[in-house]
Amino acid sequence: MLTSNSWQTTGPAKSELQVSGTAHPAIAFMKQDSRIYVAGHRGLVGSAIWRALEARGFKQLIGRTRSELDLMETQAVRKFYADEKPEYVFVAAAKVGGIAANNDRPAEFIFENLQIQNNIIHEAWRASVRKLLFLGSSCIYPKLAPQPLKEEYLLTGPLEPTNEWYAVAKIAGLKMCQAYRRQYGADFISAMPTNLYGANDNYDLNSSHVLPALIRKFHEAKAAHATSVTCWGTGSPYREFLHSDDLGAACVFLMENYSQEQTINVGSGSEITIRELAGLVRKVVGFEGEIIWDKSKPDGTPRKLMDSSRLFALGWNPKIDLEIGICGAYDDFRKSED
Ligand code: GFB
Repeated sequence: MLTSNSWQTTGPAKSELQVSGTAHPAIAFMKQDSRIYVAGHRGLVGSAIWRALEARGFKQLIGRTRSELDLMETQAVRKFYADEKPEYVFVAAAKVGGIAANNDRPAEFIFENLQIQNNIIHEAWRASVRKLLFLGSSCIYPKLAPQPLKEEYLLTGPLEPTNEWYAVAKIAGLKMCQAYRRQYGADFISAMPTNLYGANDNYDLNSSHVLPALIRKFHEAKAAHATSVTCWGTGSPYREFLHSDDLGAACVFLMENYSQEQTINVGSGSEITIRELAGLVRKVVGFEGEIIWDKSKPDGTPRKLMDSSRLFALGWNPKIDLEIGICGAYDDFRKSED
């Protein structure tokens, strides 16, 4: 039987868990030479965190590609922590996808996300990591929760069915951070970003989110002199978009300024309908044809605007305007096509 004492044999020594004589550590400040691991450093979110850390002068950044480290393999993750000894960890590695991928591959989304986050979080605790930031998603909130979404609405109602598998895994991740904080005094925090876009996005039409999908669709339609582009659903759902570089900056800010059990929302504060978004992307790309709405495709949740007032009150604010951000994302897409 596993007792609380038996955990001590595999986790860090008790003295290492206590800072200033309390079970809960004080905010740990990253130094310029701190060893910082960004899990998922090549993806949309991880690459943005990496850029934000580099811009702030942090010198010992650690990243591993999927072929170098399989985050699904517990022993490999354990060995990585033992060899590299990271002091700070950003958990930006996850299996992610748009509405269709989430809906079509529920088993992959729940299993892979649980496995990856269990390994990164538990092994971080075993390796006495000073601080860890886990990233979730706005889809963890109930489908019909009041708007804007406050952190305390978590687990107050049923989830959006198209992404409940991913959401359940992400809820487990944030609960795991809370549990390790409560039981072991680990300084593990979690943040919930809204819908994201930016450099290094996934532009595959079957698995991508709406914004990169629209960039590809309008770009290809323009190149082919097509007369129309087909978008999914009714176009009536609202979504809030945040540029990945804003999220990267917010993650570094939270690592340095936030140490509470409650998760914290990271959004831009403004929302737009999918129909308006399609018009904006069409304008940026310069496509002049018609937009057709395929109502056989799911709309997903009608609205998910985050209430990010707790983060804004701490002194952080987003900087990248949506239209300017889409212009940058379109440049990134064209580079990825070269
Ligand atoms: O970005 P998206 O796939 O994800 O879709 P969610 C947002 C909205 O855009 C939906 C519509 O109403 C889609 O029907 N849409 C229109 C399109 N045209 C397209 C298109 O060509 N491709 C795509 N993908 N959508 C995901 C969740 O939800 O968002 C995840 O499934 C995660 O769990 C992620 O939370 C951030 O915002 O609906």
